[in-house]
Amino acid sequence: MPKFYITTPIFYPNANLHIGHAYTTTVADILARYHRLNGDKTYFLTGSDENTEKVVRSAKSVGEDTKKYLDDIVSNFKDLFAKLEISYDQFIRTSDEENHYPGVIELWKRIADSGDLEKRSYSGLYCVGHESFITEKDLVDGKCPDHNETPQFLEEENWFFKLSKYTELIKEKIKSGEFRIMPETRRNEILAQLDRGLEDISFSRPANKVSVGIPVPGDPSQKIYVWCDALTNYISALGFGRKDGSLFKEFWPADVQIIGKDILRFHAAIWPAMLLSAGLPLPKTLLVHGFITSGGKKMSKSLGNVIDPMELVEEYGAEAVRYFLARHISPFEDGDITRESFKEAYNANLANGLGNLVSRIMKMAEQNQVKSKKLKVESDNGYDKAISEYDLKTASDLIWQMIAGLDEKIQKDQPFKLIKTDKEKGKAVIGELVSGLSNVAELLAPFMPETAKEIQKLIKENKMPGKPLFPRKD
Ligand code: ME8
Repeated sequence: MPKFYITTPIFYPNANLHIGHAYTTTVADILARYHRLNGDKTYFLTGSDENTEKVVRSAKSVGEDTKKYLDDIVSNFKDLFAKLEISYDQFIRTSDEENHYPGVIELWKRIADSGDLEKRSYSGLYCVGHESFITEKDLVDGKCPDHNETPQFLEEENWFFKLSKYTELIKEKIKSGEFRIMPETRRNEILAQLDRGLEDISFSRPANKVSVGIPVPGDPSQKIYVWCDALTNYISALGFGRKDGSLFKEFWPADVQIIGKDILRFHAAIWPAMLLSAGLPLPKTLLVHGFITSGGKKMSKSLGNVIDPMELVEEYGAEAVRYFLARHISPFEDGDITRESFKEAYNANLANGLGNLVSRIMKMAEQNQVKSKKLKVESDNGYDKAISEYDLKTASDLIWQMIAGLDEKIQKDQPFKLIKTDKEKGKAVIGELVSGLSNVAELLAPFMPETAKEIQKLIKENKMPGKPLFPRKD
């Protein structure tokens, strides 16, 4: 049985998740569900990135104990994922000493054994927002432009990872397709960075300067640095470094790791270099999606344009949110969402589109007692190919083309009239429509699992829906 291992980034629990985080996780969920339905042995990992100063600062700012603060936010993450029907197999928390720490320690040791860690003294500018050192030329008016904060000047001893050493090897693996980076634009972006060369990076910080983090094996005066710790979650979660490494044996390397474009360098340069140093296989594909803006602007509290996925789920239901993210945001480019564009898409394609079609067809089927004959879904309509290329937009467009085709058929054949003049012919047309609807439900299943189930149930019971599947919103 083929296996399929898919991961999302682990999110910082220093605020609740917004629609961008929900996007990454929903795309991963659709792919995981598709592979499960195909009979692949699937494992879907998500989680939270907790060993960071950011979280400690956020907890302090609201006067809370860090652990309680983390538990509360992580429970909000999980509530959102449950509401959005995210079918993850594991939610890894990097503060989990039993499940996460051993993997980090083992990976560190392997990298050290390869001679790729070296203690150096270092001075530079550190941005807590980025959780990394930044350079003078990144600053605008002395501040980090992404976080609008003045970086701290640090002078300290760090363990350095010899990242530069792996530049050529990573380039080769990307060019040969052994480590595939999608889409092409992101592949080119990282190749250009590799052409400019990679610098060695800090992998630890003095233990007395940070409040959280895993102690460096053999050097308790240092703690393992945020990114080295965080990236390792993708294998620690599978039991790497623990006694029972059976999941690791079964599922690593990942088939696809999904991230946003902001963390490309960490995943396309640092992470593969760590794996190469430790003698571990690289993930097969890194899928790098764009950023979601709202009304053409970066979402920010001060602009008041942050889209809260929980609010959308409460107003429109999870299925509608999943629909919008899959079909109205491309996984390969930046996308946009506003409350208005969401409502418009909902009314046009769910209330008037799919929902209306289900009511019309099933009303005719119930009234005329027409059972569906199962027609085979045309296997080459491009749906599977689109999903195998992670193009969920094209795959869902194809479903909506089928929906439009069924609408046209009703228009053209007018079965509601035909049934009065030629009962047999009328029934045959309705039967074909029901079969078409059943095909739609089948392809919808990874995208909108509950709707697909509901349609299949209506077809089985030969009933029209008691109430519209997607009531119109004004
Ligand atoms: O970077 N549009 O966590 P994070 C689309 N903990 N996606 C978005 C987005 C937007 N506007 N904003 C965020 C971290 N994302 C680290 C990761 S992994 C080992 C460690 C999504 O909470 C996107 O997937 O800042 C992005 O890469 C991720 O959230 C960043 O989440």
